[in-house]
Amino acid sequence: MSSGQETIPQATRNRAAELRVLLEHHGERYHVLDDPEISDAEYDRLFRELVDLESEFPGVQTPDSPTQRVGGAPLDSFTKVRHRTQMLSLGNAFSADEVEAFFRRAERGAGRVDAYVCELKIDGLALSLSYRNGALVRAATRGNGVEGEDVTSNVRTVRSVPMQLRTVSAKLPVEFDVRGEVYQPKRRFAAFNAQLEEAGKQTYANPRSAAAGGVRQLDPAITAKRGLSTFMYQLEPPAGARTQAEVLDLLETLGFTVNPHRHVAGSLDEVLAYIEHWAQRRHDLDYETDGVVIKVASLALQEELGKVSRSPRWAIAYKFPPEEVQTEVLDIAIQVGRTGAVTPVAHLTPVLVAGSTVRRATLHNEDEVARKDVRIGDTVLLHKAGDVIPEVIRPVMDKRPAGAVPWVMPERCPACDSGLVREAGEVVRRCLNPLCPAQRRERLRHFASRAGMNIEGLGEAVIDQLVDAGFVADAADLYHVTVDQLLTLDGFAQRSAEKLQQSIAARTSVPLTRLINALGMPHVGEHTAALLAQHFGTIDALAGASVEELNAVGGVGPVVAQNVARWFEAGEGGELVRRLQAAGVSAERVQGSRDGPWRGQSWVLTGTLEQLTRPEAEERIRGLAGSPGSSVSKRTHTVVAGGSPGSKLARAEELGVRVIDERGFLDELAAAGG
Ligand code: 3BA
Repeated sequence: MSSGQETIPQATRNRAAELRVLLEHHGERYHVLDDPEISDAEYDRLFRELVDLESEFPGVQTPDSPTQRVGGAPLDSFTKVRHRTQMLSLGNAFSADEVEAFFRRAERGAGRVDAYVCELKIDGLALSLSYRNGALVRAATRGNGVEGEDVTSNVRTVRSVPMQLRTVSAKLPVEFDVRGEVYQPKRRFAAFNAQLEEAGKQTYANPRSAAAGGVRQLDPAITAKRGLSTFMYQLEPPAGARTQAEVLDLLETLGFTVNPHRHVAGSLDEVLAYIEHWAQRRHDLDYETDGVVIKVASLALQEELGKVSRSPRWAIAYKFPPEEVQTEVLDIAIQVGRTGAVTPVAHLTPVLVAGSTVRRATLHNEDEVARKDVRIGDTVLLHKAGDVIPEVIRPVMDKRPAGAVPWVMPERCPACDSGLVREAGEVVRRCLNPLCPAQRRERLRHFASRAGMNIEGLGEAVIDQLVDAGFVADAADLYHVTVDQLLTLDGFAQRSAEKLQQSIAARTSVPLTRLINALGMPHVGEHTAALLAQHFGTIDALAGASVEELNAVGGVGPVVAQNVARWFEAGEGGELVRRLQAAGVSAERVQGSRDGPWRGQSWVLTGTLEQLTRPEAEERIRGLAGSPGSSVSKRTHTVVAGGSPGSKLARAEELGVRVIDERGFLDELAAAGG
């Protein structure tokens, strides 16, 4: 990484300075004052953002940066672990000629090679899982191939990773490693990025970095929410398997997820045909694949071929050409989200990329537009981030029309003309007018959506029609829409109108979590909605909660608490809930409600649990009305210390907080009826 001369954007300098101040402040709240204002996870996020900025722009690093402090817990909390055997890296081929050259080298070294195994190259993060006596004992990232980071507690939350193997082959040694990729499915990636964008946060560039971010979390509960999955392809030692195809079969038998697409090929032409097949079809998969890995099938021949430096001579990765196209920016419009976040969006001459036609691409925020210097009239290079999200890479300077001017963010909301405000620490500007028609429309869409009330047949187009016709202004109005009104809209006949009215009426009684999420309070997504529902049990209890009470809910920080309280107080929120209730909407009380033996108790988990995953343990605590906490303070009821507990244990001992081990925890859960 070069240093010194790089040009550092002013926005980056400002953000780094801001992060240093924030981390200093929150570090002191935690360590010195024992009164944290933000969760460990939030602290971790800020810390990592600074680490990332400093590694990209070494010039912004200062000697007093919180990242330079020894013992500044977060980064150290991933212990380094040595892999039992080195994790190699793959050589690349970018053309048929290079694949052919690989074939020639392999056959020169091994004599005749009669079979090659082709696998899809998953664009994920390489992972090594260690098992002892059939139980997962460790998970590590690849790191530099010799040493990786211990991410065991996080990987335990990934559902496709077996904790305990169903079958154990007689030929398996007591200890062995299974290697493969952990990835975030494309759909999850798209939804997750949309959520980050709405919250005014930095988005991930691709599912690979989202998976890496998900695995390298201090709080396994966060990893659990990322919906990560795995495909495994290597067994070390191979336990009697004679070919790579047998390895894949054995892994499957043992209970690992193995990619269903593979092909045993006997010739170069067959391999090239397989590559061509997936080059056409790869966009239909729900995970990103950036090539095909070709491996000499026979493990004996692999052994014979060996490696050069860190790459096996028996395998190569063919990389698909990046899909970049050129198109023109017809306009840069701004779009208003349900919480008022304003996003510049490029309207493009329609163009085919990565399997579908693209007409628009988000430009994220004003800093991004300025950084890329995208202008109306520009021809731009376009690709799909993570194979799903259309993204402008950069303008093609040679094609910039004379007279194109830098784009500036409007000062006022295009829908309601109120001033747009950018709050400290956010990259987005927001329209703060709760009556803004664009926000209303987005809130309605969110309310009716799958993640919200899930009203069948009430898609965006119908909502637009209802709003335009003046029949509906907010969610409560939906329940008063008549068949006669629907009949006046385009595309409705008696039957379809009746059907829609019925499907709206059918969604009056829903689980509380769903209702809270559907209301669309700022900063409240599905996860926070679940925490609030568990804690308060009814919408009225939630509506009546003070900022302090909200803040006391495990997993809810001060920013969320304030936003929720403010939402109910502001006429709009409280009034909407009353009108929904009057229209017959009610929430099913959440089971394991706020009354239970552990009510008011904060339980903090640290280290690795053997019998339960972290989310399971938290669920059990909530089931008894306790609240799982993320940091230890004098108010913590009990700390549960699992294997290799971290600084939280030391903290508990310092403060004299009660500590029990996993066995004790299970006993107390059972005794309390959880
Ligand atoms: N096969 C990645 N390495 C892979 C075992 C070898 C290998 C990969 C692969 C070295 C994929 C390098 C990191 C590594 C385990 C070392 C695959 C994929 N095979 N299908 C030949 O799908 N991305 N990556 N992983 N050891």
